[in-house]
Amino acid sequence: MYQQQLNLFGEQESCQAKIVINLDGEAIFYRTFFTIEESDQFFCELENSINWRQDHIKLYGKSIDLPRLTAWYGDEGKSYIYSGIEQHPSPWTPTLKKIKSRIEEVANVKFNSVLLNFYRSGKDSVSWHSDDEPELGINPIIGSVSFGGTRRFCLKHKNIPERKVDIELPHGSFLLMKGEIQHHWLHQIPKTQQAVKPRINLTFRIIN
Ligand SMILES: O=C(O)CCC(=O)C(=O)O
Ligand SMILES: [Mn+2]
Repeated sequence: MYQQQLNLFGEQESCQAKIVINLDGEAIFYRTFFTIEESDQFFCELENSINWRQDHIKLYGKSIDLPRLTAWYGDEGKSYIYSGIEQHPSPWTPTLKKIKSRIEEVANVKFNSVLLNFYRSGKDSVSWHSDDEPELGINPIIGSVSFGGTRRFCLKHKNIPERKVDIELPHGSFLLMKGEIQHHWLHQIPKTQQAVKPRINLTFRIIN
């Protein structure tokens, strides 16, 4: 099925699909999924209209700020526990609906929620984890869209340390993760010392 998608997009400059993982799970990367103009507009709309929150985690009894801002949107009733925090979704905005329907065309699924992350600078990050919460089902399908500064997305296999994949996720890119990837791989966005523009990432999900 993905081979078919590759053949479809293989000749096109834009929207080129590349399989970055096809062992113990699948990751398909569309480097230029949205045009620069659309991506600029989406970044601006999301930066200004999303209800960004500073969440905290408890570590050794202390409350620590998450190193990024987050927001949770989706169908009513699809609440979700993330980093030990129960997230109640806000209703879809027109911008989120537009982005969602574009990625649904290629993912061939309907997403019912999205977790948004705002990385204000290179100091913001997300540490190693898998998107394997039980409410995402056995083999979660995650549609990850990025706008703003390019950041490095690192994947590493849980049992085979030398199996690692790093992908630079630029403005307007789309990464689709599916199959068993969340069972066998971890991912992170590391901090960076380099000057990077703010970045917004949206991970569309299906909550059962
Ligand atoms: O910012 C990203 O590209 C990844 C975010 C992520 O892994 C998550 O929110 O679960
Ligand atoms: Mn994740």
